[in-house]
Amino acid sequence: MVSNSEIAARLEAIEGDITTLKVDAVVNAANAPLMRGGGVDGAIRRAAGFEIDEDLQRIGHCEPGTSIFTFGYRLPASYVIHTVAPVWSGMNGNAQEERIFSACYASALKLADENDIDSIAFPAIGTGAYRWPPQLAAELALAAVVRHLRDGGRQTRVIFCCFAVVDRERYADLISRLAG
Ligand code: AR6
Repeated sequence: MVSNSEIAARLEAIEGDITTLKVDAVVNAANAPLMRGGGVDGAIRRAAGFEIDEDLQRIGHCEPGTSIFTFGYRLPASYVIHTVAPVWSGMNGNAQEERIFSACYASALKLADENDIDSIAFPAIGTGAYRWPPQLAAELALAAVVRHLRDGGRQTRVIFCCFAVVDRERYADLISRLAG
């Protein structure tokens, strides 16, 4: 049984641009038709180069809560795992949409395990154009990552890469509470 403090030691919250991180994989917050978007998706595609657009056009679709895999091309990260959050309904306590949101993290980490990815960085999926409240999103994200690592997930380093310092503090606080 992996203890909470062992899990917390594998987690990290940083403020920064996910496209600069030298990790095995970065996660992208995409849309279901895998069309080029703004936000983190636009930043990742710009930095990776045209090959990633071609790959995503060929793949063509990603259901909310599921994930797909491409190379990172010109990114410092070797791979990109693309996942799609549901658009937030605007109502708290919607178990079905929270389940799909959590599945973004679970499915990305499952793909990471299958591809021997030890270090992975997540942006705050769903909290931009898809309007998820940042605190709820962070709590669901952390819970899903902890479940994965507790169930034997191989990652030694999971980074929550935040664009704003307040989001970094939110994750840092959740991680320190987990460590106890
Ligand atoms: N590094 C880290 N975080 C970033 C970066 C970056 N370079 N750029 C933005 N963020 P969003 P969503 C943060 O809108 O809500 C896209 O157009 C940003 O501040 O990118 O899942 C897709 O194509 C926010 O906290 O993703 C979809 O159509 C977080 O990343 C749709 O938007 C997520 O914001 C997906 O919306």
